[in-house]
Amino acid sequence: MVANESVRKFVKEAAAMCRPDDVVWCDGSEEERERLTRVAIRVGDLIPLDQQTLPGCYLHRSAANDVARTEHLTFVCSREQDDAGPSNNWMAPDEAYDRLGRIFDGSMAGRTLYVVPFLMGPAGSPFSKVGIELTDSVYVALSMRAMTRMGNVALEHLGDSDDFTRGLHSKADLHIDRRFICHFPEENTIWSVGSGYGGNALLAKKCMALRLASALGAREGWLAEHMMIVGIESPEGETTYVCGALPSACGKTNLAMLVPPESMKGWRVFTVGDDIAWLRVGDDGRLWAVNPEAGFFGVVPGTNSRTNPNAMRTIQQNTIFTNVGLKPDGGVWWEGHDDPVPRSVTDWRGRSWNASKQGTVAHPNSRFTVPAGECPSISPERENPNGVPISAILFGARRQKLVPLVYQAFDWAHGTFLGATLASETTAAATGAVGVVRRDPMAMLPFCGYNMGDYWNHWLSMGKRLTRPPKIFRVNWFQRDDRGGFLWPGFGENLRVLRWVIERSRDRGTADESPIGYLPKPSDIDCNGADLPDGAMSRLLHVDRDGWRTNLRSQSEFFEKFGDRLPAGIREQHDGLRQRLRAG
Ligand code: OXD
Ligand code: MN
Repeated sequence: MVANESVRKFVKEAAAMCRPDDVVWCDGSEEERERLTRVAIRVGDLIPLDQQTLPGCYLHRSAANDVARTEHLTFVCSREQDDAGPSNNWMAPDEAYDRLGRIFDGSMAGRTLYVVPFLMGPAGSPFSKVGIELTDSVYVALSMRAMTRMGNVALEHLGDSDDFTRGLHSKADLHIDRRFICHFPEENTIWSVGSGYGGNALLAKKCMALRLASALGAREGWLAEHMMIVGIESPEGETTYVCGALPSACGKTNLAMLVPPESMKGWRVFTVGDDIAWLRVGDDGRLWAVNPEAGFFGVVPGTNSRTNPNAMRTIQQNTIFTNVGLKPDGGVWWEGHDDPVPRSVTDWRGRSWNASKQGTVAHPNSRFTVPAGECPSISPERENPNGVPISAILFGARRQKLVPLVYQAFDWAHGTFLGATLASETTAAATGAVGVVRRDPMAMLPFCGYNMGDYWNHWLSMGKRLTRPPKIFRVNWFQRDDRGGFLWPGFGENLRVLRWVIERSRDRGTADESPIGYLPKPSDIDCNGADLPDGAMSRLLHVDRDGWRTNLRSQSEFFEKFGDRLPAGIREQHDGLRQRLRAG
């Protein structure tokens, strides 16, 4: 029995409301993993895969209506609506507790409540935070084990403090009408009901490490960001840490696990994190980052040995696959796999796909969940309690036109503006139309737990405290030609762009000044050995001034939504861009 009084009280009160048959406290041990896996197989939450070729790997099939984050059912429940801001759904805290309380009431009858203590960030780090998730899903408990430092390690970090995130989760009846994901930033609390999907149900991830942590960071003077973190070692042995924000399903995991192209001998890339970064100003005036997570929850379709060889090796063992295809030999398959479509395969819903050939074999948002330690490129610095010093920040998004392959912000405030004006074509990671351009500032639109105007202000104020700020860049791997083909090969080749980024972040390397920022000349990006048609680099780096003038209007329309919470510093940047485009 756990000694911490506040934890016990939290569990007791939740159990009184949800009325489970049983309460199981998770300690994070190996014995427990085996026991919970047996339970998950028995209740049908996990299907064992072929244990010879995929040891420790299982398939999970979710309910067909529960395959992605449901942003329209996600709420920030701050006391004042203005504190949630125009980009979040808001519900008054009392109303949220009342509405969700009715669904939680008795929802765990006949089920087990798992108490999942978890630590976000390395053990012993001043960066790290503790949460307790109470869940009636054994799949969630096992996934949290892969994604966080789970069990006793978290309780030890907590000691007798009551400073922990209180997360309550029940699948309830998985009905969309009774699905809500509610965040209470002032009470460090999350209530999530009616979904078993990772982004809604693994409360450590989007709910705590981004939505609650972003609000907490604003109060405590740090940033919680939707960013991957990598260390890039040059042939001379110099390592540069870069973090990068890209919207969901835009290749953050591929970038985090990048394998250098053949022709870039001597370069190495180390993965620190693939999705979330917590950033603080160090005593040395630099920006320091930790990855609060301990695992990867990556998008499966399109993953293969060309796009992400490290991920392919990572998911050969100890992986939970969700909503991929199952082969008769206990192997898995998805669209974009190295192997051709198998002669016989069961689709993500458990139907024979070869008979129906309806829809895709794997769901477009099917996922792998795997501990970070399985990744061959994992950085030894991942466990450093101080984090890693960041030299460059990338903001990337999916844009077929307009946005060049790479350009650099003039300074931190301009970089904040580049983040604030990020827009991307939507993907399958959230329910809704795919391929529509939407504004997604800092790739945080679905994850910023407070008013985005205040968030931009916080970004600007962080810049004032950084005496050695990282340089900020906008990247776009996704430009298309007139026939719809990609102009840039992407994946491992992105290191060519990162090489220029590293040079610039070390005050070396050349660039031209343009109205939108510093642009490399085509010859500044080393394309030796890349399969790029003549003139492609000039097109990739072209600034379409008319397009940018039109874009100014859409930026203003978006900013107007924030009224007087829009910082003057952002308005000034927008005016500056307008003037530079007029002059140009
Ligand atoms: C994710 C997401 O799962 O951004 O990381 O949706
Ligand atoms: Mn993400």
